[in-house]
Amino acid sequence: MRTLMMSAIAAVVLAMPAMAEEKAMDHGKLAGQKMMDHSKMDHGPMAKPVEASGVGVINSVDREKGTINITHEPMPELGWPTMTMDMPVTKRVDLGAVKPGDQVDFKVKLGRDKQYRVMEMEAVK
Ligand SMILES: [Cu+2]
Repeated sequence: MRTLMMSAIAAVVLAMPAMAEEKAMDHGKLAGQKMMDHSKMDHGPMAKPVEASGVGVINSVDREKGTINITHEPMPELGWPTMTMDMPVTKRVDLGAVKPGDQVDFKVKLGRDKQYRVMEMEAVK
């Protein structure tokens, strides 16, 4: 009798972490889908645009070179997945206003050299 109860309790305890994990995963999927839908709503599946906007987290700032390293969320307009990349910024962007760890909204623009540069960037409050 005692052994039976112990194993019943063990089964419940073992099942609980699995359930919690499943819930967390579902939540993440839902949030991701919502973002994708939002992007599709704003922009049609056209050729790569000259300008695009995104959100990301700053990893590092190089004020001398005028570049940032950013991990950005997918940018469907450009066909870019989530990635970590170095990106040059234009002179309009004040690199003194952001620091590593900041979450930012940013806008990129395609230059004549076919490279995207950050033309606007603002820390999300
Ligand atoms: Cu990128």
